[in-house]
Amino acid sequence: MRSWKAAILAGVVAFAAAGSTFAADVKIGFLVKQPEEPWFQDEWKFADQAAKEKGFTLVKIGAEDGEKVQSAIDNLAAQGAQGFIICTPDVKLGPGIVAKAAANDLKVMTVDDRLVGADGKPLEDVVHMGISATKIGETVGQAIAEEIKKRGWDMKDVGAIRVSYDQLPTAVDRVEGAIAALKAAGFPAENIYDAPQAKTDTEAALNAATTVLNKNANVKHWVAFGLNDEAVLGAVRATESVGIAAENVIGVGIGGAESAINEFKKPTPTGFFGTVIISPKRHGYETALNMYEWIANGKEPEKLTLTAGALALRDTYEAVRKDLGIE
Ligand code: FCA
Repeated sequence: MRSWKAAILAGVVAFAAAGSTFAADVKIGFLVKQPEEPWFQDEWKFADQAAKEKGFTLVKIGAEDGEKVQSAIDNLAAQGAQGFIICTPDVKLGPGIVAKAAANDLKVMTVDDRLVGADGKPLEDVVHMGISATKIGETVGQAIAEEIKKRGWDMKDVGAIRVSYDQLPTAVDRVEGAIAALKAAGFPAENIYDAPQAKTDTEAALNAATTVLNKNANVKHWVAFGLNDEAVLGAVRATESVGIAAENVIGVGIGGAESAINEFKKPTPTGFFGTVIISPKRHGYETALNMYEWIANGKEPEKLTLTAGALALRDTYEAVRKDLGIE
């Protein structure tokens, strides 16, 4: 009798164990396109926080090109991971990433940059968390327009550097948002100069912006916007290198990570006037947590989440960061 009951009990326990995944068995990959960028460091930091809280394993991988993405996915599968979150180096890798994840039986979610199909349209079936790019761009444009007015500049004497990376849809949405707001404030469209960057880092932006400045040496004042803080910092460095004074420059970035903060901490203000702070906590912690819930408890995340941003200037960034829980 006793052994009969024990056998049933053992069976029940075994059944329960098979039906749910223990936290310690969960392994999640977090792939980012530019691991050296502070934004991505912060995303990883907050994803780590989720891993620690829930007790799963997080595997952080820098995947700077398509080949690295492919091998990272194979690698994760070989290690027994059940899913991964990715900010892809190229959104056009979309169908390949989805196929590779499916072949390896891995759940996939994207963060920041949304995958597109062969037709250039977003892959709407893939769970994604991105920023409200157009709206955040508009905030950038409004902040620049307000500061132009505050400084009493005549808009016809102002040039705008659009640091661009048009192969990335979120980058286009961000700069076009900024342009829409500038135009709405009366900024002349013909004063906007495109500065296409070869990569999304500060150096590439500096090179792109320098070309624009050299071609338009007669312009009195400059404003700059782009995909992220690195883009705008590049443009600001370019104005400095050609000898334009900081009080003649208004750059507003997007991000709010270390690169922007360091700029605000400089004793004298530079042309880097502000940034729209976005939340690496939501993009790192929340995505990792969502992936965990999906794997461990079968709870599929929302297909699309767009996060907001908050404008921060030299004298307000500390408070804004605190509000966002990202001190
Ligand atoms: C893109 C940019 C990053 C960051 C992120 C939210 O991936 O390249 O700098 O702005 O979106």
